[in-house]
Amino acid sequence: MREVIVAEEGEILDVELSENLLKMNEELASKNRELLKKHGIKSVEIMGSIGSGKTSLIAEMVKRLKEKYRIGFIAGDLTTTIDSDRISKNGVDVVQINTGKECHLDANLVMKALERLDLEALDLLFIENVGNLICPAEFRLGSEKRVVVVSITEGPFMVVKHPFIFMEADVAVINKIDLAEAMGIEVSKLEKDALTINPRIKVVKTNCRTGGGIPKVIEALGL
Ligand SMILES: Nc1nc2c(ncn2[C@@H]2O[C@H](COP(=O)(O)OP(=O)(O)OP(=O)(O)O)[C@@H](O)[C@H]2O)c(=O)[nH]1
Ligand SMILES: [Mg+2]
Repeated sequence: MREVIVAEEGEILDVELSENLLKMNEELASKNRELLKKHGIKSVEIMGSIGSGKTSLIAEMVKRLKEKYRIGFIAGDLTTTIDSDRISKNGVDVVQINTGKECHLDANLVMKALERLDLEALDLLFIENVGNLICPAEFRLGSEKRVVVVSITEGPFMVVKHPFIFMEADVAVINKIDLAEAMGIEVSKLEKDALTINPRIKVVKTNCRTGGGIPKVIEALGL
């Protein structure tokens, strides 16, 4: 026997709370968007699963873009400063947000982080969300562009199992392609899955350890 229960609207206990929260979040995200626009700052949010390569991707982009732009970085993480320490070594202005138990950033937290940055001194802002392919999708932060990173080591179904985050993103990065053979994964299948979910998404395959594919990510983001 095999049954499937699909949760209907109103059946999930926290649905009303979540609707109000999302509405409030949208309003704050609009304010963040306006503030960044007012200062002429390009902004990119990096979402993706835990360990997929979000910080490595940002580090590689910073390496290539730091002569062109004055770069800021907001790092979301539950408890550590590992990622912000890594990126701050490159002369990037960094604010760490530790969310504690929360599995995603929200627009209010990002607004607080923006207050700590000298926006007059920035041209480009990267925001790394907490590692998660579910919650970050619906909590927009106010960035201009959104990237979702999945890696080969997460298996063949990472894209099809998380359609909403791919619907929300402008660019999908399929990372750790150097491990495709060892994992027995068909990279083109992941690419096809992303394009089926969102025909407008730009898909780029990368190896963030060697920098392979990074110029294409930069191009896809119009940077
Ligand atoms: N083989 C291989 N390893 C990679 C690649 N990109 C990143 N890694 C490794 O994967 C591990 C996790 O990379 P991070 O960049 O920290 O990933 P993350 O998504 O920021 O991780 P969290 O912030 O902890 O969720 C590190 O050991 C990286 O060196 C890649 O393209 N190939
Ligand atoms: Mg990271």
